[in-house]
Amino acid sequence: MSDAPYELYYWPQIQGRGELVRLALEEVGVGYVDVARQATEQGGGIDAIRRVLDDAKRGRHFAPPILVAGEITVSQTASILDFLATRHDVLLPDPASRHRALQLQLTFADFMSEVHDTHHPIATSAYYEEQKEEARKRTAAFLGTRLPKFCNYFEAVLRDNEASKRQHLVGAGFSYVDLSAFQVHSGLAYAFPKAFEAQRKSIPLLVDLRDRVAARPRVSAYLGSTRRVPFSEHGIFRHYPELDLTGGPRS
Ligand SMILES: N[C@@H](CCC(=O)N[C@@H](CS)C(=O)NCC(=O)O)C(=O)O
Repeated sequence: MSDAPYELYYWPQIQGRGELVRLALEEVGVGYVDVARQATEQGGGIDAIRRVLDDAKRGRHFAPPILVAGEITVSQTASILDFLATRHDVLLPDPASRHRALQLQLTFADFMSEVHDTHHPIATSAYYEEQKEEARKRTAAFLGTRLPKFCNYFEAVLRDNEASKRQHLVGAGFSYVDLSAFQVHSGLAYAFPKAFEAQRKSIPLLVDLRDRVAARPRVSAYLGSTRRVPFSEHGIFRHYPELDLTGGPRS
């Protein structure tokens, strides 16, 4: 048994949405168990996720990531981050920014869902190979209009945030939303290197934010550790060369 204050339940082999929670826990520097990455004999594996999803006493949760903090169980990524931010000032030093942070975080959730749908436009339960033609069309539309719309939106949020000297998305300083900006823009560069390169020149503040977040001591140590699951063609950000730049970017 671990005496770490948090247990994270998330798919063990992918970054996915759980990565936004892992990054937050790593930045706080608090102890946590990434339960499904533990051996089955130690109560880990994906059966652990099923147990917590099916546990009526925990309130029933629809999908991972799920965070357990003693008696409290929270799901929905944005809700987990909001919960952690109420407990750890480093994730959101200014409580007055709470709703702004949540609003931006939910916009990142929308963005990530659209990235997911580029390779799974028809059915999450079917393989990419079974929906390649639809994926090609969906990705063309995503790269042509939605990627620039989301990226230019977050760039404008940064540009407008004079309180942080255009360095952070929320309030005067660092917050968990910056961690999500790092993850999403790293993922986009992995999945769509050509499209991201074409987009890059119109989002200099976001690219700078991504690089500054990666250099934060705890984030940097995490990224260099085996706790960081690599990007792959099983997660949300997948690199299929045939999809990259199918539509051509419009800024
Ligand atoms: N809105 C939820 C989405 C959760 C979600 O879609 N989780 C994925 C993994 S990233 C999953 O396992 N979904 C299973 C399902 O929807 O049946 C969140 O942001 O946490």
